[in-house]
Amino acid sequence: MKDKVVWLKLTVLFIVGLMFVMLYASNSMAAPFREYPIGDAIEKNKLEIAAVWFPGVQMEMPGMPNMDDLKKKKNGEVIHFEADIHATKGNANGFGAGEWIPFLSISYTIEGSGKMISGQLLPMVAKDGPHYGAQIFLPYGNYKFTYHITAPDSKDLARHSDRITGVAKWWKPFSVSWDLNFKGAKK
Ligand SMILES: [Cu+2]
Repeated sequence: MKDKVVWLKLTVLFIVGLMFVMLYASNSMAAPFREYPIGDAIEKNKLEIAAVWFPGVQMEMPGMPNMDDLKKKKNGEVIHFEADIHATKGNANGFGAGEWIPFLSISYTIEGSGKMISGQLLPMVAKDGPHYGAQIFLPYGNYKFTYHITAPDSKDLARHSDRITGVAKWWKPFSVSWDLNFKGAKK
């Protein structure tokens, strides 16, 4: 009887150990996720605007380009790029430090290597939170990335404007730019 209990304990221990080993192996085999900065974060109008890119991901999005078609193109890569826009301390528009700003309208231009790519960054959400982004094929080369940022329209996000509860008027539309030497993801 005692032997049976010992064997049972050993078997359970073995199975638990095996599960740990399998978990560790599956984690270390998964491709590491890496984000690449497009440039340093810029602070303007009590907002921090960070721009990053990483290899294209699967998405549910209207007008989303077909990934298989994009991947057939040569001398470039499919990239997902983002504008991460959060309030900084002392934001006068009613947002606490670190809070995401919804209902922004953001268009982008990517100029360089004899090309001019433009479009709209759309609001989206991922494990790291809500942000604005787009997914395109970008040939390797030197580019100037520009985001044109417009404040929320009052029909999307109304503003308290009275003296007691009100917040500051929205800032005028503005642009931020970075230079990127795009060589693709390091493999
Ligand atoms: Cu995204």
